Amino acid sequence: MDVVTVGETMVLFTPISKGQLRNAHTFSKTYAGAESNVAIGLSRLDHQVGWISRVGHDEFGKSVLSFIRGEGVDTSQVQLDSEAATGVFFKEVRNPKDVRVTYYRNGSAASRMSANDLDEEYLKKAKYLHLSGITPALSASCYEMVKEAIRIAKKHSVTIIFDPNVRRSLWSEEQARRTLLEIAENVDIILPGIDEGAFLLGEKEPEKIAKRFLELGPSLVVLKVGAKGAYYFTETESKLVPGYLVEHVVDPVGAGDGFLAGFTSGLLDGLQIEEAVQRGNAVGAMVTMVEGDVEGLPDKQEIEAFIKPNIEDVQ
Ligand code: KDG
Repeated sequence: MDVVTVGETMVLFTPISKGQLRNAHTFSKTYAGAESNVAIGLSRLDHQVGWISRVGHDEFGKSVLSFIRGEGVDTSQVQLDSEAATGVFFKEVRNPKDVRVTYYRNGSAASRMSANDLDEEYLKKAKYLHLSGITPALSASCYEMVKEAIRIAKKHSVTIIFDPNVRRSLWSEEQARRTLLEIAENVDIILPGIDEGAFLLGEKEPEKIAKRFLELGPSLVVLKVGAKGAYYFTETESKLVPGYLVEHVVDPVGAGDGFLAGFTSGLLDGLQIEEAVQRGNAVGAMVTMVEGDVEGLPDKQEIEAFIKPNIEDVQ
């Protein structure tokens, strides 16, 4: 297994019409969750990925499961929970710069995950453990599970890659900051957006944010700066890797997950950090060109075709 990830996936309803959700009559039904978005992104780039989760023992849960399984992700660790429902959320695209989400996930099946859902034998075979800051926000037992996943990963030298994914509607600012920093102390690679870095550390400058994170624990900080691309920082190196110009952003949600999938895929393929960040930028950009959180995730041929002409353009 290349990467194991753990987190909630929900059924996503998106109005066919743009504008306020209250005026919507017809919806498309798809599936989304930061961690499974990453898993699907990696699977499309030919990596072996496992997704640990819980879904309700209901029609939505079964459809989430077959969708993710159909994308080539290993779902053998996913539990069907008869006591709670699969989470649902709505995406309101007022315009591409104003996209809002409304969750119906309180007490969902995934929020009932706990440390008991983890199988050490399964986790220890992965090269990377991917965690997002959404999971500890779901419940106390989910946070315990995240801590246990970190413990197991450290014990078996599995590299931990963490996207803070701050979702303010899920918890208080104070709780989010405290918990996400606690996790950050224990991971190897952290990939915050610049606004998340500012929220967590109270710093605005990329260099200061990175320095603080490097002091906390991670040995590699990748700081995403939207369309401008992403910086990476280690103790000895730092660079801004420029992003790709997307003329028509259709839907920005999921770009960060695409970035993480592209970046991790680069590391798995043995690329230098700079090239891995470049692949992350490219996947993130491609995700924004298509409606939906995972629909724009490319396969290997598509990503290579996208990166190549863009490199020639700037030479
Ligand atoms: O990164 C995109 C995710 O935020 C989206 O797919 C849904 O996992 C999700 C969440 O909790 O918002």
